[in-house]
Amino acid sequence: MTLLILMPDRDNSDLARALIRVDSDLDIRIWPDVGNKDDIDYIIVWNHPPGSLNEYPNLQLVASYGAGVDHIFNDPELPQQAIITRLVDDALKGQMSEYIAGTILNHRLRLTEYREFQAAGVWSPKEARRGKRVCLLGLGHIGQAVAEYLIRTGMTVCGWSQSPKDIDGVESFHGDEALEAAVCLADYVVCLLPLTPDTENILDMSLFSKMKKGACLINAGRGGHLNEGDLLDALYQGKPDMAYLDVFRTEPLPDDHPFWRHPKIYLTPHIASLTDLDKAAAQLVENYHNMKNGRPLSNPVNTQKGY
Ligand code: NDP
Ligand code: OXD
Repeated sequence: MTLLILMPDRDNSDLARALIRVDSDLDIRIWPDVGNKDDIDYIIVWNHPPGSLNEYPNLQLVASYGAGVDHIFNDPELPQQAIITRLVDDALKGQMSEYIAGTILNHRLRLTEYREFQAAGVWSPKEARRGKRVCLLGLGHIGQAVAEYLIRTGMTVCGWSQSPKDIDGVESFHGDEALEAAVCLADYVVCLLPLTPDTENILDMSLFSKMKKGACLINAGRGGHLNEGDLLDALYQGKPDMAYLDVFRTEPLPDDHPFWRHPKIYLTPHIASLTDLDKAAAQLVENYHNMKNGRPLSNPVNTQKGY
């Protein structure tokens, strides 16, 4: 049994070493040095070339090297026989919780504004913003962890998901009809959804028009959730008042993109929650053994739902 790391455009030697630290008997190949393709039954992927997974006749398991799987479902020619899994871990949840809480606190306390005042030599004390209601679009593994964290920091949290939820302290909405009710009172609308055909462009003018004047948008889901032209128009109209973006349709964000220098957009380079090498390696090897021993796999993806 052989495991292939198929993640173009990055140095995968650290991951290979981390996998070996967990199980020194592993036979690991790093794409494009694949050797005999018949040997490969397990592939770890991030942005693989579409169609390429069909080159491995004995492939059983495709593992996303992250929480999201949109990069896998982008491929219209996925092998039918392979099971898809993804990462779910406390490190991803913890980092995202800190990123969202930090972004909200930064906005509430006007910290970036003061940095700009400092640069201009301006002394200008202002009251902190008062809004404390956060709407989380997506109440999955990450969304629920973020909800718990925000509640502990004194925020009022509501959330929106596909199926009904019963989470302590979280007012829960579900289904398309409830989206307006979920976002309309929020001071912060935070996207933590997976990118699927149903959620693509969900952050559009229709949603912005339902937001409260002065509310903030935070997108840490995927760039494909956001209609970029609508955001530029909506910011001009003041709903949302500010946008904090971690993910983009094209990454890295092209040099000439209007988001770079927009006064109401703050961006980070897809770092809200980074895959932790050792935690990921432990999970990936565990699933390798699950597969080998015919045990159920951890964190399988529902291919019908696409997440
Ligand atoms: P989960 O699959 O655990 O949760 C997804 C949530 O979205 C669920 O609550 C689900 O509803 C909800 N959802 C999906 N489709 C719809 C829909 N059509 N309408 C309403 N709700 C919907 O995913 P995770 O929490 O693990 O991760 C979420 C996403 O976060 C990832 O897919 C990735 O895109 C992003 N991410 C970004 C990172 C970054 O650094 N910026 C890092 C890690 C992840 P239900 O519960 O009813 O199924
Ligand atoms: C992920 C990500 O999906 O890094 O894990 O975005």
